[in-house]
Amino acid sequence: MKWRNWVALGLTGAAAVAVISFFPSTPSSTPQQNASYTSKSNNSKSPVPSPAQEQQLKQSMLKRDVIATERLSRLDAKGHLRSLAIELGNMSAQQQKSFISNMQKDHKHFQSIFWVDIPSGKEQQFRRPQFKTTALEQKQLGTYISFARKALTQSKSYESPSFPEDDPKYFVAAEPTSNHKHGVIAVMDATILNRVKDHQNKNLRLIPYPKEGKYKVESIHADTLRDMTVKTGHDNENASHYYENEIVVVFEQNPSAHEMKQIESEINCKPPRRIANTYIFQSKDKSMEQMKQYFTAKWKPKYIEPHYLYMTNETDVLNDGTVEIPNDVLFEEYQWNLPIIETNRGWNLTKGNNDVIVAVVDTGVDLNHPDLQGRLLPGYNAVAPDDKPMDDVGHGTHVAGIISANVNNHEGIAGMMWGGKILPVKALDSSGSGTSYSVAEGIIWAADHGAQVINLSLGNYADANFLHEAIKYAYDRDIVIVAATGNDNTERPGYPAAYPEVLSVSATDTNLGRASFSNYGDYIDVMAPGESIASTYPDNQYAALSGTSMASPHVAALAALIRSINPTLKNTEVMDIIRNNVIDLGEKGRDKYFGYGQIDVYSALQAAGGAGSPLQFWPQFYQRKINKILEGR
Ligand SMILES: [Ca+2]
Ligand SMILES: [Ca+2]
Repeated sequence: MKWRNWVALGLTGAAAVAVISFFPSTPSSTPQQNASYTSKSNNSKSPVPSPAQEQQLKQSMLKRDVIATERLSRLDAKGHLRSLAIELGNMSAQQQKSFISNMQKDHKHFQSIFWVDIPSGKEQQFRRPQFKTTALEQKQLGTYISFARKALTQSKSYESPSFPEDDPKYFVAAEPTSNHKHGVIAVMDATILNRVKDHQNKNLRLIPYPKEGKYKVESIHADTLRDMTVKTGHDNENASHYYENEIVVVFEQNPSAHEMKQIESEINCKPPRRIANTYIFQSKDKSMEQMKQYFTAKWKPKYIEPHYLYMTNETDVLNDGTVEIPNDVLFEEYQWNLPIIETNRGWNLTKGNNDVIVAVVDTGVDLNHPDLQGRLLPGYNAVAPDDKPMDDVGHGTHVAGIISANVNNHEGIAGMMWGGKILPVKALDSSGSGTSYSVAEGIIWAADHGAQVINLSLGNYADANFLHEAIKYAYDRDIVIVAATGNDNTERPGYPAAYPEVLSVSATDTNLGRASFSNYGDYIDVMAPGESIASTYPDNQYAALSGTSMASPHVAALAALIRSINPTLKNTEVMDIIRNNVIDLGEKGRDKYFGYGQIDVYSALQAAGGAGSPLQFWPQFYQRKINKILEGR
């Protein structure tokens, strides 16, 4: 049956249409009273925080996402400015003008660019016509630009803080050319920080806890929430001391054992953690600033910065020479989520195949993002069928990047698949929500248009028959359906994740613990990373977001990798391979906090036929091969 007929049937059959929203992590109001909480935990890695603790954890997580996003943006800007400085050096004034004007068209966050001739102090400014500032902003801008000029005369890079302080809109960055004759200063747009903050809060405009069977929708006043968040974002009491006493250092020459002892005694720390050439020092009594001054003055490090994100020991596997380390700018520093699930090792078995299509039924995808170029199919907009499935929220773009951002292109992040296509389906509107009608329509459209895997980073707590029928429709067409469980730290099942046809995904943190917001329960299948995940964001940007929404696409990508390495497997077999090839966490075996465990890309791909066809699938495998040959006659 074609999906339009099917949808019409479904609509008349549905008593009401439930509102479904995406699942970013939010500093939310606590889940409703009848969600069950328990302070008892059967494992130290699976504590269930109290509602108050959960609130606090979510607030600090939101802050961490904003900080990580700021770092991502700055690292990305730095890379662009460095290559820009080289390119502009080889151009005439006229060529520079048209080059920058083109660049500013699709990189709108480069508000103004100065090309500086250092010896003469002459400058050429290229300003976006839309770039307008208030008098106060202009004044701050003037100050930071003068600092940037000064840094260039000393052949140094420069980065200002984001400003205005209470509502960050800009920062100034500068990079000299290697011959020290020229330099580039840029006024960068920093509104992505507030955008990420709003994004993570948007979920709160809906309370997705309709009373059973009634699909009642309530709403919360958005402004109240925004106030609360802004306050949190600037509330230092919530800042983590863990970060304040740590610093990340890369030395020009690694200290000898004797020198390391000297450092440990001078900053009062234990032997530092080390990942490749990067050391992480944690002092018992020195602040990050004090340590920064100490290292800068005494050891002249190559690189030094606060420890913004956890890095796990798992990163060590990247240094043994047997796995692929992509050159994407943000990979090594921010994508802890890929090595921890053995993605890089898995790439030795398959990097994905362009014949495999993953539908992202979500808020749409930024169709022009440079790190998604060549990976997107035309897709469909179920909210406005005449429009393209362009993302007006950011959520779907982030999800798509985790699965399939271009790998090894010196740009942004690495997706989990080097090959493979994304089918963008917009089923949630600009508020980040949609009806079960639009979501079901999106799922059916995807099923009818070649999707072999569907990712659903969305849901609510109402069991809508209509949505379930759409899920069954896709499932019966041999599609692997993957869904996020939700971020309310509740045992109450969310849908579509809790339908038996769906592989449900909860989130872990960097230490293989359950993310504090992550839903749990007997219906959980597997875990994947979901805290501060770096990925693509609209307008050629990158953001770090937390949520089970970010965990789910890791599993969708794994399903697609499995279908790349062994296209003959049925959806049920793919799901079983994913469930049975995990890192068991928490209580031994399947448990309600971690499901079967955290996905393991390498062992799942091995089981799927990465090292020859797996024994358990031999009979089916050969039968299907024979069938294919017969069909071809
Ligand atoms: Ca990339
Ligand atoms: Ca377990």
